Amino acid sequence: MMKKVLSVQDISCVGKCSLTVALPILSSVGIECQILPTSLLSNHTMFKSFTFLDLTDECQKIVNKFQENEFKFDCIYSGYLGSVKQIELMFDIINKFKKDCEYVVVDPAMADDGKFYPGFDKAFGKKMFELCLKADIILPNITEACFMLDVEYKSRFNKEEIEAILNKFHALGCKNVIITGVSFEEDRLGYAYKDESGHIEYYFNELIKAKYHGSGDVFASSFVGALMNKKSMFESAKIAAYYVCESLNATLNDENRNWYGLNFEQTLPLLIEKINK
Ligand code: PXL
Repeated sequence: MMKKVLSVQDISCVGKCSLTVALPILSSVGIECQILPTSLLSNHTMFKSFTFLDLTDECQKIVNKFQENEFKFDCIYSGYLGSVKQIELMFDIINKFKKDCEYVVVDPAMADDGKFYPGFDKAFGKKMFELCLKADIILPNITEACFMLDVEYKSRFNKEEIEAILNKFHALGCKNVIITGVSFEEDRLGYAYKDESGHIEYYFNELIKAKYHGSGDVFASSFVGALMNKKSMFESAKIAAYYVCESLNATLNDENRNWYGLNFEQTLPLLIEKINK
């Protein structure tokens, strides 16, 4: 039977992030992506203006109906959540559906480069950390990790500092943690990994000097796709990092590229090939 993922995040009509990334990526790797659109935006929040329709009340009704219909999910995966109320909705989803599900994956998408995205603050970060405590796997970038743990953000951390951050997550009760955007050398970028057993590993690729919005969503979605195809957590993160790099390269090679998102569609065949290996 095909694996089913419930993806809980917004629909941004334009901008290539959240559900418009999760759906094509999960479908491409043979995973059924069921959705809970928590809000509807004209475009993501890095454009100069945007509309934001909060769908939390409708989502609560939808979740109740999911339960009434006895739906089961192999994985619950949340990304960008637009308000504290939406994080609370995730608590309810976990309470209702976790017992039949292999993994709860939380990407605490709320900040990057030392700054919160528009509309988010410390209080939101605290609530997001509470959600991370209920997850099996969390995928913060280094900024989100710092904000949730009250560690001062810097553009570069050494290995001891990263291990201290991983250990702090672990000590506070986060099971499996993958921190993205970690770099110990000028020209290498990757992730730091710590699993439930306490095992720490790193993986680095050549640094591509470009930042595109939605890269974190491409990473998280392909990670979930690999994981649902029975890859290990570490291997899934490696596949996701590879796919983000290839998508970045495809974007940079496109002279008519858009600034707002990755050309991840062009590199889906590479992801499929890697996952099917
Ligand atoms: O990629 C994360 C993301 C998702 N959804 C919305 C966003 C962002 C990042 O800014 O604005 C609406």
